[in-house]
Amino acid sequence: MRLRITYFDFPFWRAETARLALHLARIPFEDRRPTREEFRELKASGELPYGQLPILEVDGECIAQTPAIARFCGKAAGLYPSDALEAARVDELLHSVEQLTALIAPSMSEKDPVRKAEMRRVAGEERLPKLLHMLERRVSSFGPGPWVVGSQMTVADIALWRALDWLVGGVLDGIPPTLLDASPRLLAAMQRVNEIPEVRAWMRDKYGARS
Ligand SMILES: N[C@@H](CCC(=O)N[C@@H](CS)C(=O)NCC(=O)O)C(=O)O
Repeated sequence: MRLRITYFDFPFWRAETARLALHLARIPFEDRRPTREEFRELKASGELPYGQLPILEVDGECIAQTPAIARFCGKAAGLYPSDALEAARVDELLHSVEQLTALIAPSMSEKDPVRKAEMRRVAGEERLPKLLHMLERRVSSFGPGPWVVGSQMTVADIALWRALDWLVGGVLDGIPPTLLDASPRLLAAMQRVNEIPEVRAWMRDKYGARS
């Protein structure tokens, strides 16, 4: 099976979940990371089913939409449960990460600095704390951990880890780095992924992250 993942050169959850799942399982794939200019060309070529990234190509067949890509790579890598209930919980969390992303995404393209700051304030002070509170309760109800679903790591752990790290990692102006302080279960889940030596090596080699 020939696999190629196309996404920008940063560790956002949309592609990193799939990239890392394949990497951890030692499944070879082409890791295509277009520049903005190359992305515009790709978009103009009609190669992207929804005009966006990431895409995954499997023997030349294109798969789009982040959760579908994460599921496909998770299944290939043994990081997606075979139990139907656990699988549904993984799906639920992937969609929750999508919901979390959607609370920030509109402010990323806002050009007016005053409007942008207000959007971030509403997200940081009202919407995100509410969603994170629900996520914390939900994940706690799934079990004691450390993995978010079941007794093994899944793509939901990788997706949450990348999305939450993005959220509180200091790259989003106006979003308080203390946002996760009331979410010990989510913090523990992030830490568990961070502790995996192959994950640390990947972050160091690809992005120069300190390990
Ligand atoms: N629904 C899509 C959303 C993908 C998306 O928002 N991709 C962004 C990058 S994170 C993108 O391609 N933005 C460029 C554009 O829309 O022109 C998915 O689940 O993958």
